[in-house]
Amino acid sequence: MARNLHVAAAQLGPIQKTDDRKSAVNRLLALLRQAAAKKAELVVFPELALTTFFPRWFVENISDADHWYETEMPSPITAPLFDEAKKLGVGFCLGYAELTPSKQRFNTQILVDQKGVVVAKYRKVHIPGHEENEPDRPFQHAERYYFAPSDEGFGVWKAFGGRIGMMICNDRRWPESYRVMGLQGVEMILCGYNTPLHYVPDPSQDVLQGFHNALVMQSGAYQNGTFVVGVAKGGVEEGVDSLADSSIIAPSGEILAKTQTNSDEVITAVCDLDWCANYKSTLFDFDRYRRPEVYGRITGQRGAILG
Ligand code: CDV
Repeated sequence: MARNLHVAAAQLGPIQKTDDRKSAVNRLLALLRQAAAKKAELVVFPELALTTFFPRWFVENISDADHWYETEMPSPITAPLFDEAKKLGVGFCLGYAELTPSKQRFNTQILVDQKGVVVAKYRKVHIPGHEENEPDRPFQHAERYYFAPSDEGFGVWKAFGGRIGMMICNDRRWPESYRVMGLQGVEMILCGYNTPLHYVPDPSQDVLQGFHNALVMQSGAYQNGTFVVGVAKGGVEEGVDSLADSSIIAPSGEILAKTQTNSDEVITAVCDLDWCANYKSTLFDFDRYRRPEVYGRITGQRGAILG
């Protein structure tokens, strides 16, 4: 019998600087209800889904940015999302900026079950961009100023009848992210993202953003025998155009569903988690074919060492 998990990618259009948390939560609620109406059991929202992508501005004193972060989850403002999820009997995955009691700052994603309980938390490992103000840029991408890279790594949790992993945005470009989860038998990876279309220095490469987004997630899915759900906050946010192209990808690497707009939009797919075993037990039978004894450089060094 199939081990089906009906998953939804709930893409957001832009959230502007003046949009408050309440309006963001109302949009998430609308998406949650649309996904539930389509019979989804798990709804995946993007990275930093409660605010605009604030690392595009620099502030001299980081505490002046505290208002972009959540200090509790749920909070009075986000509680309606948890309550509605429980009422509808759907789980969700939500990205937000986290400020801990010891004033650590993380780019975080949580997994909430169908009873509205947080069952897993992931903090972004690969933090792109820059640490300092770079005023010559058309917009900042100061993620490395606003977020600490997590040392907790990539967990996999037994939830929703399968093994669920999480990663955030830039993590999806690194094969190590998928493989660490693959080595824990992951069956579905949930990934929110904010990807500015004009990030790379050479504007002629902008057109490749969609290709690269699909390339990394389809490869990661196939090479690890897992579903991948990639969910964007797309569209023009504060003058910065960002990639949409949210998608649900099968362990074969095929795209099962993809958004058509760069606005709020829900897509769904019924994912038979048993499909993962077709790849995990044949071509990518790790136990049989992997050669960790010759992969030492992967964890032994960071940059390339030229001989
Ligand atoms: N939010 C991100 O991590 N964005 C990066 C951009 C800056 C390259 C990404 O990998 O899409």
